[in-house]
Amino acid sequence: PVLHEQKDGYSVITLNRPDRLNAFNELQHQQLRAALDACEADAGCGAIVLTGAGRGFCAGQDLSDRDPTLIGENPDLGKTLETFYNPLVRKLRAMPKPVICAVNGVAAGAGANIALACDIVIAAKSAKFIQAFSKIALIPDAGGTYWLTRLVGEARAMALALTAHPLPAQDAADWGLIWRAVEDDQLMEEATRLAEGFASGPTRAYALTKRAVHAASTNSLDAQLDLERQLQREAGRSDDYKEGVSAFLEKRPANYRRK
Ligand code: LHQ
Repeated sequence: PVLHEQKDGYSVITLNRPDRLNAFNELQHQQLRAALDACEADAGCGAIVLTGAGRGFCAGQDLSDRDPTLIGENPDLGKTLETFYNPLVRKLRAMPKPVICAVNGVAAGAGANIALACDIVIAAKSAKFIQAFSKIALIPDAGGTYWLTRLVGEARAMALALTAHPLPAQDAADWGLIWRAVEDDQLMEEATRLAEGFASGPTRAYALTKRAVHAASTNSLDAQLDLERQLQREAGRSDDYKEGVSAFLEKRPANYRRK
C-alpha cells in the first residue's frame, strides 16, 4: 500500500490504498515507516515528497479494520497511537531533510495531521482538511491539537476540532495552516520543483533549520538565541557554508555536496 520512487536526489512516497482514500491500516504504517527509514539512511536522498494515490490524500485510520484494539468491548486507541501514529509523527519531524507533503485530495482525521507534521504542505485546490474525529466521538490526534493551535490559533483550532468543518485548501493557505494551495494539475509539478531545489541544496543546513524552527514555539527568546548560536556554529563549520560563500562571491551557482 505504499509506493517509494527514488528520483534524482529525492524520493516520492505515495500512500496507495485509493479505494479506502489511503486510510491507514497496519501494513500501510509499516511500509511508510520503512520508506522513511530508507530515505533517512540514503545520503543520495535530499528531500521527500509524500502524496496519495487516487482522489484522496489520506482518510486517517482505516475504520473498517477489525483489530480488537480499535473496536470491540475494550478498545485501546492509545496503543494504536503509541505503536503507529506517534512514532510516525516523530519520524517526520526529526527527518534530517525536508519533507514536502503534496495533498492531492481530502486529508481527514489522522490523515490531515500527518500532512501537517510535514515541513512544507502544498495542497491541490480541490483538497480539504477535515478534523473528522469529533464525528466518531474522538479527539484530534497525530499532533492535531499541537499543529492547529500553533498554526492557526486557538479560536480557529477549536472550531475546526469541534465541528469537523471541511476546510478547503485555499482557506487552509489563507489561514497559514499550509504553505500554498495550487491548481490541481500543478500540484506534483510544484512539489517536484521544491524537491529538486532541496536535492541540490545544503541538506545539513536544512536539518539544522528544522531543529531551530521546531524549538522556537516552546523556547524562551534567551533559549532560542542560545540554540541559534549553537546550530549556526555547526552550520558555519560545514563545507557547504564555504561553498555557499565562495559561490556567492564568484557569482556562480553553489555546488553543494550534502555535507
Ligand atoms: C474509509 C475511510 C476510513 C475506512 C473513507 N476508513 N474506509 C487513530 C488511532 C486509533 C484509532 C482511531 O483513529 C485514529 C485517528 C483517526 O484518523 S480517526 C478518523 C478516521 N477518519 C475519519 O473519520 C474519516 C472517515 N471518512 C470520511 O469521513 C469520508 O470518507 C471523507 C470525508 C474523508 C471523504 O468523503 P467522500 O469523498 O464522500 O468519500 P467516501 O466517504 O465515499 O469514501 C470513499 C471510500 O473510502 C468509501 O468506501 P466505499 O466502499 O463505500 O467506496 C469509504 O468507506 C472509504 N473510506 N475513509 N477512514
